[in-house]
Amino acid sequence: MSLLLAEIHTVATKPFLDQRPGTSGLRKKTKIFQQPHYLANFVQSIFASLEGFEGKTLVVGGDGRFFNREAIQIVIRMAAANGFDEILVGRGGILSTPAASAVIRAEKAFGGIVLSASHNPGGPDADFGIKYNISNGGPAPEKITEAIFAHSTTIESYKIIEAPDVDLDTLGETRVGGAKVRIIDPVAIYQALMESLFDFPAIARMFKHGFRLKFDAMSAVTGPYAKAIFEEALGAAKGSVMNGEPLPDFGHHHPDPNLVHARHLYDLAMSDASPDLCAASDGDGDRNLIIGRGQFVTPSDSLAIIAANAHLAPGYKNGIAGIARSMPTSLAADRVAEKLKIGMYETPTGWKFFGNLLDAGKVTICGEESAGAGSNHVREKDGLWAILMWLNILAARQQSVREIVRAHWAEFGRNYYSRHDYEEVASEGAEALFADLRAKLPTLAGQTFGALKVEAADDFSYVDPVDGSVSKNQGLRILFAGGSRIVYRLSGTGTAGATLRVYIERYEPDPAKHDLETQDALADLIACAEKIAEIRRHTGRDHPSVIT
Ligand code: G16
Repeated sequence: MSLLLAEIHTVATKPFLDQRPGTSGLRKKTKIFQQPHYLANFVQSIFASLEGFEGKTLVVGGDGRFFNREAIQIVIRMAAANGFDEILVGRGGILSTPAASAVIRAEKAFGGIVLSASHNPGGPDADFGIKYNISNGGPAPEKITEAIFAHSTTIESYKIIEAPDVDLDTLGETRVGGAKVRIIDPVAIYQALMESLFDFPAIARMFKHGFRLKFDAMSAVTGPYAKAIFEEALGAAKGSVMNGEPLPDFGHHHPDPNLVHARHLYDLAMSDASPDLCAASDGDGDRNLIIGRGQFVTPSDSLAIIAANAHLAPGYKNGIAGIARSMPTSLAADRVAEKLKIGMYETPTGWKFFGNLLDAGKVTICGEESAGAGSNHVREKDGLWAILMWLNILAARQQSVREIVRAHWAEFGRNYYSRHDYEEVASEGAEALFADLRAKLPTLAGQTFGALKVEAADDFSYVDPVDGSVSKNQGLRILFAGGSRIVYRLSGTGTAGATLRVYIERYEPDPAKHDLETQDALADLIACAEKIAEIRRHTGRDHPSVIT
């Protein structure tokens, strides 16, 4: 024992003052993470914020981006030095975010550390990130992330074991100091979970009868999962998975499955050569993109359609307990909840807010406008799960994506929806915009803008119905008569300047009016969003940088 203790080094360090976790962990430029002690300080701050993990298991993995392997070696040596008994690491340092969540739950681990900056680009000049997940498999709640931040501002030392690098590429066990390190298959536990939820034989039959899928793994983490599940287990044609090899720089691409960075999939889906389903996931595998032949599905619509059809999948055959969505996500899912007579919860942005609702059994399905959907099978959003859910629905209904979407709108009405992003604007301008708008909020109710009448305007705050915790300042909402909304929010995941997000939504019950171009359908609200917030004056921008 004394020999093992002797290997533990206590390294003196000084605080970095910029380690407050954002919407999903700490994200910074890679070069910032590569500074001496930077990552170690944050990891020690995580451990300092936890209680009772000595003798327990920690799960570690990442999305394979540049610096992933080096970071994992540091995390292993520090976890061993801090008293974890066992450290489970995905082979090659790979674990998608939902797979990490599944492994934490299946192995009854104390928690997990995921190295990822999600959909942000990777490489020496791009982004890196780290987040901590708790024993339910979900992102650490604010109570813990705030404790991590507090510790990071006063940290004086961290503990690390002096040991050679662990071979991350060979399955099996080894020891680092007093801890056992087990390199595990990153796919197996996750794949078994998917097989337990979805009707694999029915989906396989659909592929056998000629159904065509194109899935873009964007050279990020989902390649190995998608090949094993879509091509090997379900029999999708070889080549259905494109960019299936995780690369440290994601092949110089931005692994964000939206209409900008996955434009080629959209163009394919709108062409004569379209497969039946085009889909993609992001850097760490938690986001999804769904486009049928000739039919893009917005994430908000996808959530509503999944909720309305989940009973068609074996894992949800007894129905769903409730639905949760983040506040800026469209109200489409609310109409489904109303019809199914189940609970509907509106939370702040960030998957961490769904954890308590899922643990308490209040909801089964959750989703966000930011390309996220998932269920109580893990405590993260899950890109491949969403695609498998769609495949299951398509196999059960024997209809196309387009037919299913149109039928859904005809039944529930259509929520035209778009998000306008103003990326990397000066922080001062963004702050001034919010300060001015906040001051204006109390005066807006009752005002009219053309045909639009403001019903209410507020700064969204959330009281967690399970633990009573309160989260304030979660986005400014302008609600109009008839169900239209404009929401303003600052991104919590950017790594430079501020990113303003404006979410615009209009409800249209009449099926005869479901064929408009989204931006046209929203034109009056878009103009109103500028008028109310004076975006141009505050940011100096004429147009959004990204429209999704
Ligand atoms: C993260 C969170 C999501 C959240 C999104 C919003 O996504 O995990 O729950 O919806 O951020 O980002 P922003 O604050 O920029 O609007 P991801 O995929 O980046 O982990």
